[in-house]
Amino acid sequence: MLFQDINNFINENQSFLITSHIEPDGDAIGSELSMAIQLEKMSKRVFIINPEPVPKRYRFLRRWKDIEIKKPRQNIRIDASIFLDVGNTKRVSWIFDFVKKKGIPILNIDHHVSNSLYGDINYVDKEASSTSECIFDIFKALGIKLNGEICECIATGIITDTGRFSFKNTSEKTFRVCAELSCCGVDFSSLSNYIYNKRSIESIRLLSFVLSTIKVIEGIAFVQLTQRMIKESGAGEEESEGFVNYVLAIGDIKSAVFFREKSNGEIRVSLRSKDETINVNRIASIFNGGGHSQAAGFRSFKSMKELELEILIAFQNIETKRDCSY
Ligand SMILES: [Mn+2]
Repeated sequence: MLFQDINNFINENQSFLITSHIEPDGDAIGSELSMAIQLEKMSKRVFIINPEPVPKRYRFLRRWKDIEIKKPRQNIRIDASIFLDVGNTKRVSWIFDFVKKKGIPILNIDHHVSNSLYGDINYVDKEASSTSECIFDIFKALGIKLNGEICECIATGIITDTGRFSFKNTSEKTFRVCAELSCCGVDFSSLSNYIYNKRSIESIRLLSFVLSTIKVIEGIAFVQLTQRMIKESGAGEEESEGFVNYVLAIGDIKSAVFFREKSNGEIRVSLRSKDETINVNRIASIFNGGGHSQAAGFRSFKSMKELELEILIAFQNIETKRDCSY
């Protein structure tokens, strides 16, 4: 039984490495902190190590400073690792190799449809709104009583991964979980305020630059962010999280594509679908990426122009395939 395996995994180990994906979002940070706080309550030693720093918008969570981005010292003992919200081990950068080389077992807790089941124990619930919701379910099944701080971290993950309860992954169960979190004292209004209404003026300026690039081709909206825009706006690179969702406000589009140029020239591509019949996880997987059916992404060193063309073709292909199947 899976919950029993997780229970043993936690009980039999004393020190844990917790990690999550590059470009950490609210679900990554929320699930990590909730797990870490609980393990510490159980007198475990915990190291939270991420490939990239915590975005400013999540630094209202009291424990964010516990998240480190450097390799642990050689002499530190780590018995086990927990990968949270990581569909694919490429998304944790050097950390997967580090863990494998040391022979540290992995507990994989996730909700991505594209999860490659790389763990020694895999808890992958594709129906869950978020990894944070998975954590809630696990704690509940193990009879763990949650404190207010843990509830707040879980709520942060659920709010952000459901787009404030508006995406398809928002289920009846998600609301039931949130009702319980609310009973535990989580103030959803002030939490949303911290997450969404504390942007810097620089990040809004950056948003205006990004939105000015918009073009719509065959029902797909394309927007882009360049290194130059980051410099001119004065915003931090991680402050563009969620920009793609603004584009989805256009009524006449079915999908949105957001290109982000990194300082090494790599392009990170975020794909969003408003149309249930268009599965962007399938598009992302063509380019060796992954995610969810309505939100996915991949990385590439090709130019934005080349990628735009290839993505258009990919969309056409999955649409014709769909037509044929009827
Ligand atoms: Mn997630």
